[in-house]
Amino acid sequence: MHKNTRTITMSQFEEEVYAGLTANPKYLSSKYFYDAKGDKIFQDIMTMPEYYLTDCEYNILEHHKEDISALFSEGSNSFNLIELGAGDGKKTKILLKYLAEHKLDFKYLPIDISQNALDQLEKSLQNEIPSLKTEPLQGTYLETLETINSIRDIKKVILFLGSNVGNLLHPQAVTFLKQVQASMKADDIFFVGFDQKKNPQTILDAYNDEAGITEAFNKNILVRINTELKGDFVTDNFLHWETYDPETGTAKSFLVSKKEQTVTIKELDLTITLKPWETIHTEISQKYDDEVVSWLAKEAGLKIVAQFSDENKYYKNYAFKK
Ligand code: AVI
Repeated sequence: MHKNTRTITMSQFEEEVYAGLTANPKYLSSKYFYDAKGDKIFQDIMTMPEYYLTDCEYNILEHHKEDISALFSEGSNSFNLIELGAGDGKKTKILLKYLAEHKLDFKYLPIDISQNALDQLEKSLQNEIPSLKTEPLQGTYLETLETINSIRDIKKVILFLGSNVGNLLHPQAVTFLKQVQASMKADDIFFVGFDQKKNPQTILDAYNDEAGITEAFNKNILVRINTELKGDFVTDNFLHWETYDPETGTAKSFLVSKKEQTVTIKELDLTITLKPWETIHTEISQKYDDEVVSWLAKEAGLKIVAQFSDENKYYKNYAFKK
């Protein structure tokens, strides 16, 4: 049961929360996990032993930084290094330090939905790599693609690390990759991290840690609704539930209602009732193999020009050109 008598314009967050909580089945977008608290929880996730993705990519960048830097500077020593979803930039700093030490002429443009993450990143870069030219941009990937589009005079290297692409369904990923492709010139490079299919248990463990950090991350979306939209979700009334389908490579996160409950979100003038065991789907984390990445690239008009992997082949970074 719900009602909406609001006539004033809703923000995108409000609109999406309203649409998701009045749909059947219910859903919320994982892009709203990331406020100051969510950013902090995600940083904790990245240091968890179960969350192998960060270590794998860190090791790939560390071991292959020479080859990767050569690839980035091929044909032109000056370029713009644009990072989509830069976060805390921990992994990127490996490349940034290497590129700066080797006196390559580049500017770093980190893009993130979270202004808080960008502020922290900028501060830490000033301390760690004072010579680095940085120009942070706040916004969603799609919003900032327009800005990227306007950078046409100088070579672009676009980074999309952390298997962030995995938070998009395949059709959304194709649309997104196509949009990036459209903004690229022949020499530009798109460098993307794709978490690979592996033992399903390893994947489930990465998204269902014993300490409950991922649970807190998943529930942060309810906390955000409570604080920003005057909701009254009781987070203990929900289970964090993770599934992984080894056939499709899709990991999914849910919040499952432990009992019949009513939730009111004052700012949306909305009251919903959840049945016992009713789900709110919150996130997908897609896992890939070479075949799927090749298919995505083909669909988006991109070609794979290089790939780098860790020794277990848990994770891969692919470089694309158009
Ligand atoms: C940011 N993104 C790639 C993470 C992932 O693995 O899907 C977010 C995350 N969700 C739960 N743990 C980490």
